[in-house]
Amino acid sequence: MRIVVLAGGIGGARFLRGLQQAAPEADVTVIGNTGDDIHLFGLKVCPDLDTVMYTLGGGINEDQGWGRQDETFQVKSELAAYGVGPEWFGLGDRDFATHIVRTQMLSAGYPLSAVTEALCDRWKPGVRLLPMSDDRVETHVAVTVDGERKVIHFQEYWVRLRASVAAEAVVPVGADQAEPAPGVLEAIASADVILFPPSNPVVSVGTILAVPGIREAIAEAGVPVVGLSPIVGDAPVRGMADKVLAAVGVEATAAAVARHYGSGLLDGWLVDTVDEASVPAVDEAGIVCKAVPLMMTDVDAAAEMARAALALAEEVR
Ligand code: GDP
Ligand code: FO1
Ligand code: CA
Repeated sequence: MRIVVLAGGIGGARFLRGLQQAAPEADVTVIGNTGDDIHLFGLKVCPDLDTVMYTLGGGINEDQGWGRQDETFQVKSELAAYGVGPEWFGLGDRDFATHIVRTQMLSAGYPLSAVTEALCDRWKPGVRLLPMSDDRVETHVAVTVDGERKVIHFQEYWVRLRASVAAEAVVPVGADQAEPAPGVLEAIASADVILFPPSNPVVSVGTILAVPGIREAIAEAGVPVVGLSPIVGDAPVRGMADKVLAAVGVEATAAAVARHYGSGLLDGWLVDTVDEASVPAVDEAGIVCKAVPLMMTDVDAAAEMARAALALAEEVR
């Protein structure tokens, strides 16, 4: 079975680990979000691609959900000693090697998709990891801080400000000129099932769908598209999805996210059992909705969720 998954970072990666356990025979292609990418110290950092690669490759810092395990920060502290910032983004020594190799290959003319394939040769994540695009896309957020309205990089909004102020607008800069990376449209066209994991609906799945051609390809694929809600009990399980949902005028509920993706895209939607009451609201939108346990407390729980998603896909096929 060929499965295509649109993934951000932590939520997407943990779901994928469950999917691999639930469907070990499946051929999984991940279309990864690159809107979180940031250029620091002359290096290109790809947080969501790296989180998927490290998590499935066994190198992730499990508690954090990002960065490497057994990490040290000598380079970071030396940079700070030189007064070279920013200090708020925690880049570890082991992680630096990934960004050096990536930047070196990009400078040599390799596209991001080829670079990602090369990095995955080491990590062997067990999925085909495609960036959504080889073109530069970086999500920025409009905020008002100390009375001053400004636009900052998503990473600064999340990592430095901890999303402590309202996100007035979320802009995936470059998305409208970006092309799907090689293999992305082909993977969607030949998929048997397409899954939206419990990833951030705006800055992860939303950014991937903002690349012209991807949303249309999914809508026309003619195969079941099933999503899992990242919102449980009217709040994100972690992170700032409520803030960025507010920026696009969507309330932080499981039903609202399903409607946001739209019945033109979603055939099935899984909500957590605490959101059972919202199931009729989603069904009204022409999306078949089911309530199942949706907390990825461990790999087995994520695998159960993956099995439920695949079962729902067959139900709506
Ligand atoms: P990020 O790029 O690191 O933010 O990761 P993603 O965008 O892939 O996923 C972030 C989303 O995953 C957040 O909105 C969380 O609410 C959601 N999430 C994280 N853990 C869980 C979980 O156990 N269950 C569900 N349903 N959602 C989760
Ligand atoms: N997230 C943080 O909350 N604090 C950090 O210092 C941090 C550093 C970092 C370094 C490399 C990397 O690949 C990811 C990193 N993240 C950090 C996570 C990153 O902000 C992700 O984009 C978020 O998880 C939201 O997608
Ligand atoms: Ca992310």
